Amino acid sequence: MMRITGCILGASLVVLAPLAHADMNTLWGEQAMNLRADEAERGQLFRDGNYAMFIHWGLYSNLANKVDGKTYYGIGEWIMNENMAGIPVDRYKALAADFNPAEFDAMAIAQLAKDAGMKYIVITSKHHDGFAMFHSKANAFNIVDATPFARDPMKELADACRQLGLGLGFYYSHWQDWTAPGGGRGPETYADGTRATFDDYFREKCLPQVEEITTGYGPIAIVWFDTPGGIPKKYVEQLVAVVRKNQPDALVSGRAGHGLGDYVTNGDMHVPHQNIEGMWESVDTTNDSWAYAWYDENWKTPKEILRRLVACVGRGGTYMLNIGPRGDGTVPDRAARALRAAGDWLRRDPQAVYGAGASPWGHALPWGDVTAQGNRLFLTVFDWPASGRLHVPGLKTPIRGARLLDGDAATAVAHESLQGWARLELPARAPGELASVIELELASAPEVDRTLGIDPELETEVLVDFAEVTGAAKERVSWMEKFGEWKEIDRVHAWEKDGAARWEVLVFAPGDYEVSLTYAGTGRIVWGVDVEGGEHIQNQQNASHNYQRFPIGWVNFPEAGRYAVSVSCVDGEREPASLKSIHFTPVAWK
Ligand code: H79
Repeated sequence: MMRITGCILGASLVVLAPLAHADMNTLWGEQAMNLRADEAERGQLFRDGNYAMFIHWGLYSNLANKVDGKTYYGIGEWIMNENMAGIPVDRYKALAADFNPAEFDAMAIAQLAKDAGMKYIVITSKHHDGFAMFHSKANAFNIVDATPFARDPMKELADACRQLGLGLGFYYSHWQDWTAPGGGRGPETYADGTRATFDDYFREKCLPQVEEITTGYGPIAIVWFDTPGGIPKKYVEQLVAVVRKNQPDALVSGRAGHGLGDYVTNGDMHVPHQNIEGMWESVDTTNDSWAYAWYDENWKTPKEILRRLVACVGRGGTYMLNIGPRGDGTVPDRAARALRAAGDWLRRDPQAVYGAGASPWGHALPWGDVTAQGNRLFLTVFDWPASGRLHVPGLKTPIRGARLLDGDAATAVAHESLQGWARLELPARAPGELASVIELELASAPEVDRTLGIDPELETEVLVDFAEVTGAAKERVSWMEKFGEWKEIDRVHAWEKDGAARWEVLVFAPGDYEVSLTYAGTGRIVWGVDVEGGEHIQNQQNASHNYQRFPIGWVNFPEAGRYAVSVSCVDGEREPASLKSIHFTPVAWK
């Protein structure tokens, strides 16, 4: 944590030095691994509803990342922070007088979630800024008592969700409170100058407000605590006890801290690459910021939304995707349209997502991803092969039937087993523009060889996440592209002379493949690529401080089958040379 703070204060850096994953756990908190078996019915929410809407909406939304005419780039709910606009507490609190989200329409937002195919909504009832978006009797800095709006939008949303059959959860920042005396990163004294402790904040504001949100809004599905920071365990125990008492069916997010939550939340904005056991979610946002930022038009397309959703379900988890309504309560049209388009797709082929579980491959495949329900596999194809032939590596269980789904219509698909791969004969054109689903009915429970397959037609990216590494260091790192916008990858760096990252791969089509590497580093680097028992190629390329892809050369796989491929850092600046992945693209000749 110190390292990262230092980076931010050091300069107006856009890209920050990567943080080791262990340091990130300090930020997100130590998490619970599993829901206790005797309380497993609470887990039903995740099994049935693996797609949810997250909403960041608060006083900060009214600023939209512009203060005194100056725009700040980063996550909007952090606008108060000294690394953003640095707004003093009194000035921030006074902003409530201008907050009048008269256009807020709870039913329209709930209907958007419903149209998007989402099953529940989690909304910020209080973020780190301390402003309560509900009517709090415990603290007057809230939307009913401190603004001209004077309505309780959480009440309105609770009613709308109930009407539409959606679950509702409340985000509540329990440790941080930047405006309440004694809150985490908040003022250290009361207005009269007397010292405030965390215990004061907890008793006067946090605990009573959690009592309020768990009693005033009917049955709720989740209390989503965030960033436990330095909160002592005894406080989290009290909060969890309040949730259990008032809402016995509600889940508590893992970021409550001290392993007291019910499930794990991955690092912000991260979709994992490998299957994860147990109950977990990924939280993500439709653009770059969580809260509304006037400039942020970097929307995820409907296809990207579906890719990330299916990847989360395929890895065994749940996907919660955020929108940031404006200060007037309206939702940016592009976010709404992208969510609805993804929802229309889900209504056409819902089997691939709802009630579906993890891919037996444990990772994505070059053309898309797989989800499973019993003996049925759902192949969601995002990159349709132009040849009309889809190659599925390492499927050992015989296929009983294959169907291309298209809403109510389903067409039988011819299939054969070749060299341990399944090959499906598809129409040349995909029925869905965003993605198409093929259902495979297997003769028994799916059994697959998880070895990474190199597609004979599409590009295959093989990540170091799956590599065996010797004589170099593999670690998970996180960094921010801009303030609060996290990226997380596995990388291999600190290469010794004989260090290598090694993968086993399955090759279907013999021949030449273009090989490129995605890496970061400094200066010039000489990379070597070896096919065990076969070719060695090496080449020098430049490096960039962020991860970029550079071509290395061609390699040949003389016949179909299993190969070991390794990458080494032959020469140049080996310490910072940081490898993310190797790509194989078959060379087409006709
Ligand atoms: O609500 C969204 C974020 O505001 C919240 N989680 C999601 C769902 C979140 N709060 N904190 N963090 C995520 C971790 C961020 C830590 C940092 Fe910092 C903020 C790193 C840099 C800026 C704090 C301030 C640590 C260093 C400087």
